[in-house]
Formats: sequence, C-alpha cells, structure tokens
Amino acid sequence: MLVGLQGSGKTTTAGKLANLLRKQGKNPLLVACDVYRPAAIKQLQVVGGSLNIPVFANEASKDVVHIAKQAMNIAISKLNDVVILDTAGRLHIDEELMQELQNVKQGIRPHEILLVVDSMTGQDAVNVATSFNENLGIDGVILTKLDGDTRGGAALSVKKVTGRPIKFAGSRRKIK
Ligand SMILES: Nc1nc2c(ncn2[C@@H]2O[C@H](COP(=O)(O)OP(=O)(O)O)[C@@H](O)[C@H]2O)c(=O)[nH]1
Ligand SMILES: [Mg+2]
Repeated sequence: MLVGLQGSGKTTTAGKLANLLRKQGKNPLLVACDVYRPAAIKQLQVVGGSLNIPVFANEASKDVVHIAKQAMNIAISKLNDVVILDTAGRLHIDEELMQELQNVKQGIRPHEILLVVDSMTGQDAVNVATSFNENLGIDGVILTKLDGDTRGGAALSVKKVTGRPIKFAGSRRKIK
C-alpha cells in the first residue's frame, strides 16, 4: 500500500515497483485506489498499459475499502502474488484522508505500508512523515525525485523521525 501527499510520486512509483517486481519473477497487480481525481485512475491505467501489467479499477465505486477488497479477490483468482495499492493523496495532511487510509489498512491488512515522499519537500517532510507514521504506522519510505535540485537531506530526517528504513529511491520521471 503506497501512501503520501498528492504529487509525491505514488502512481509513478507504483509502476516502477511493479516493473521491478515482475523482473524478479513476480506477477503484480496494480490497484487504483485514488478515486477522487478522475484523471488518477486513467493515469494508473496508462502506467500499467505501458508496462503490460494489469490494473484493477472500479470506476463505479468511491468506496476504497470495497475496491481494495475486490482487488484482493481478483488477485487470488488471477494468481497475482503482489498487490500494489495506489492510494489518494492530498496537498496537505488531512484527517478525512487519514481515516480512509486507516480503513483500508483495517480492511485488507496490507503487508507493507510505504510512505512516498518527494525529496524536494525539504523539512516539511518531517511533519508529513511523522503524521503518516502516527496515523497509519508505516513500514518504510520511498524517496522520489532525487534527480531534482535537492540534497536529499529529507531522507535523513524522515528516517530519524519514523525509525523506518528508506526502502527505495526514485530518480527519474520515466517508469522504465
Ligand atoms: N523527476 C522526477 N519526477 C518524478 C519522479 N517520480 C515522480 N515524478 C513526477 O512527479 C509528478 C507526480 O507524480 P505522481 O506519480 O503522479 O504522484 P502522485 O500524485 O503521488 O500519484 C509526475 O509529474 C511524475 O512524473 C522522480 O523520481 N523524478
Ligand atoms: Mg497518483
């Protein structure tokens, strides 16, 4: 389950991760759980299409817990051994969003919740990481946009305040 602010790079990272996992012999399923921005589902479908990796979306529903559960059932029936949830973000920390993400966590018990952080966020990354960790309990961090004009100091701060490892770093816009 990928979480993070809007624009942090969740959808891009979902594609990169799916591609990496497939190279390692897995059979991933991407799931569109960002149901509020109409373009978001389409974006994930384009990402999946470009990689030839399946994407589960349910455009008829805004119930993200339901969608995530449906996706788990599809994954079982289609023998997908990794499910990657691309969730919604907001521009700022938002109680409603946190509640929704908590509900998804309760609903499907993901093996890992990874916080996607734009490395250009600077010191605000500390607040973001603290808040997501306190509300959800994250298992690791993925830093994105390390190709940008940044010194990556956020990485050190995020690791310190959450006590969680930086699992991946994204350093390009392109997915493959
Ligand atoms: N340069 C660069 N751009 C990135 C990287 N990861 C994501 N982006 C860009 O950041 C923007 C937001 O990414 P997106 O995946 O849509 O973020 P989301 O809102 O969290 O799903 C898009 O324009 C991406 O192309 C990265 O590692 N490097
Ligand atoms: Mg997105």
